Amino acid sequence: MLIRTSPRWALPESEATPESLYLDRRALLAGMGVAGAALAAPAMASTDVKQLAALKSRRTHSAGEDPTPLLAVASYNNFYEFGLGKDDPAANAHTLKPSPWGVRIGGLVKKPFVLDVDRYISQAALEERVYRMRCVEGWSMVIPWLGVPLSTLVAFVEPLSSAKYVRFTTLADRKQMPKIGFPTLDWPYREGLRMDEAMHPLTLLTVGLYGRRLPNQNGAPIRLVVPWKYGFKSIKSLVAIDFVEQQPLTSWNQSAPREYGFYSNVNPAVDHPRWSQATERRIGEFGKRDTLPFNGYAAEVAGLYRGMDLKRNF
Ligand SMILES: Nc1nc2c(c(=O)[nH]1)N[C@H]1C(S)=C(S)[C@@H](COP(=O)(O)O)O[C@H]1N2
Ligand SMILES: [Mo]
Repeated sequence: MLIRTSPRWALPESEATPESLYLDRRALLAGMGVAGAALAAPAMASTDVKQLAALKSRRTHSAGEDPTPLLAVASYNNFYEFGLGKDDPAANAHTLKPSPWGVRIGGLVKKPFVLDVDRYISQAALEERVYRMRCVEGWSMVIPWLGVPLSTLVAFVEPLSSAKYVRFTTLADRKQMPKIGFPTLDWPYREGLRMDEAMHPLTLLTVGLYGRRLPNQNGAPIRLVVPWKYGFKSIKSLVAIDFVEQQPLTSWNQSAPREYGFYSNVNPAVDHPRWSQATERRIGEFGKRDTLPFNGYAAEVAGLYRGMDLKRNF
């Protein structure tokens, strides 16, 4: 019989009160059984830079294209919790405190636990993956992410056979997120994937970019990256990952169901009701490029949707 030993970044669910994760950072710390001093932010920052820099050699995916400059990646963002303008997140996200941070992973699983992100970053086998990213608004970037396939985490929690979907939830804290008080979306920001999409090897649980920890405006300290779907599926600053039976409500689908479907696969043949999706502007380039089916990842992911009508399931 195979005996599993827990990695040190895993803490049993019973050691943390789920509510405390959303409501009280001191309770979160206590719940994780971690002394506050051990997680002092400046100390973490310097070790992180070294650890993450060492990972640059472990590049496992290349987009075959030059990455978009870091300056653009970290200053042209969508993160509505910090404002609606593309430059708002870079200007406002300094109020987000990405450390310490816990992600509650539970729902229909055998082994729920709370992920201590700082420990995870220092111990997980991070990979650098250069992925093309395509926003539903028609712009795109090429970003060298650092992360671990979500599937490794899924395997660790042992989902029950009744788990058919995964629901992701962003932090919703008015103190750290100045625009949470505005009803632009139904907060907290939520997203979802079908189980096979979550298990796909391209789906990355991401903690860094360009060899460093995620800038706050890019979804620090931990976010999802799903490169064959429109950018809004790549949910930022995660506090919960839940395995569920029914297709979960997602924030954009809920706010404008005619415009944003559950699947949101990049598809040049299916227009957004108010604009074409056939072309895109790569940030830093003039002119337009053709948008590719599944954002150029069709060879890897088209099989997930065989037999589905992608005009109906947009
Ligand atoms: N919590 C949260 N996640 C989010 C968003 C958001 O507003 N809130 N915007 C999404 C959209 S529309 C895009 S295009 C990408 C942008 O990611 P980037 O700023 O790292 O390029 O984040 C996605 N994740
Ligand atoms: Mo987007």
